[in-house]
Amino acid sequence: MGKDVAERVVIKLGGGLLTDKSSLCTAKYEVIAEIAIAIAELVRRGIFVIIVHGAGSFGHLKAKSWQLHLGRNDEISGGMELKSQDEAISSVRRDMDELNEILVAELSRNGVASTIHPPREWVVGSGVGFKGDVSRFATSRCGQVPITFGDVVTCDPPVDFGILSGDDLVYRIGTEVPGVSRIIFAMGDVDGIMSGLPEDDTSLLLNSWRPGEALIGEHHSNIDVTGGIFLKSERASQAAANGIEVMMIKGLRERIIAAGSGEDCVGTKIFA
Ligand code: IP8
Repeated sequence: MGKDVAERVVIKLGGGLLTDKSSLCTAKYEVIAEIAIAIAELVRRGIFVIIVHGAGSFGHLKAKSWQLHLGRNDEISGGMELKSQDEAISSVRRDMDELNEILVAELSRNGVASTIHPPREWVVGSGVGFKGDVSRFATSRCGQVPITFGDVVTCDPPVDFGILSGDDLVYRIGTEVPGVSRIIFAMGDVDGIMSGLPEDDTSLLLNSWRPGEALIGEHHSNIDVTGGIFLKSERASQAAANGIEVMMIKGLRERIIAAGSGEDCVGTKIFA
């Protein structure tokens, strides 16, 4: 893409980056402040940024307790001071709005205006084949950053509702919005895809990854209702198959700026 042509970049801010995943509705304010500075710098460089964020502890814990990812089941009683799945849906949506507002406020403090597109308003169905028109993300003003996030969405009966992951949104936006040249998955705590478990000192960062190569990761299925690193990697390589440059990085300010600008950056480049 020529230097004078605006570049569109989709940045996925992982729930584990923005929140403390083990503690209900706990945002990492200092991290979000750093991310907002990075996004502001990308906008200043003339890059059209689209943000998709995950849920972390603002989504997965209640959704898991009330089995919202499995759809309507009147037998479920998930506690957490809620009486029904319908109450849990409203509660998770409110929590997601709260996390979104923290990010939006921080962006605004850094001079970045955003438009918010909660999937509950424009999506039907969960998974990568959801029904919904992503053309709303094809903004024509660089300073206006569209934001969406993982959410509880309506599904066709008898399921009625489900959880749409931000990783599925990233794939659809990345491949269907014209002009997206890069997708960046910014994660907490890891530099990218590692050769072993992140907490293992002998694990090394893999500079590249393609499907079929070993993928060692933990899926905290006791916490997460979506697919964790496995879903992320699958969607990432599917996007790469569409000719999009895809990187997984640790969500530090300088790395988001570098990767978002297409410069060399510590992380894992994903191939198809
Ligand atoms: O964290 C999950 O989105 P993700 C959304 O992007 C909810 O997979 C509400 C749990």
